[in-house]
Amino acid sequence: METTLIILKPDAVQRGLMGRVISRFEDKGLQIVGMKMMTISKELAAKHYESHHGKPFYNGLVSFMTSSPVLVMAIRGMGAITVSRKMMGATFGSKAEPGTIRGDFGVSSSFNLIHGSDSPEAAERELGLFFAKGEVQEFKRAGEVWVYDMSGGKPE
Ligand code: IDP
Ligand code: MG
Repeated sequence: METTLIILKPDAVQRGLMGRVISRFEDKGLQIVGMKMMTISKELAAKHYESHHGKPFYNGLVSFMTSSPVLVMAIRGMGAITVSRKMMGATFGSKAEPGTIRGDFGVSSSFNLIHGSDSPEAAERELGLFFAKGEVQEFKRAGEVWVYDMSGGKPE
């Protein structure tokens, strides 16, 4: 099982899209194990986006991400990182396929609604930036046995 960091960016919160985006992750069968609203500080945004430092869009990205509250989620499931990235769609709303979150809800390149970790290493690092120890929950879902085929002893 993987856990990934998802951020519903300021545009998603301001546009009232949180519920619909959360529902997509729940509908998919992924488990939400952490969730909180926060306003990201400049320091935290700089750490989170350190790999983009120096790029032409970096300053705008940090201003955007710190401009208004976001919803931060920890989402767990088999292949949760890749599954979530597929659900998000391509980076630019104008290029993202219909059926994806970015493809269905936006057209902008920078205001693209959602962040998702892109690798297990990034997920671990980013979860550590946004959630303190103990804030990510460990719990068995009652319906888990109908989300995954457990007949072989492990989730399929
Ligand atoms: P990702 O969010 O799909 O992983 P990254 O390339 O990691 O995309 O870029 C991080 C964020 O920076 C994007 O989600 C988007 O908000 C912003 N961004 C990336 N490239 C551009 C650009 O060329 N113009 C404006 N904003 C950009
Ligand atoms: Mg990225």
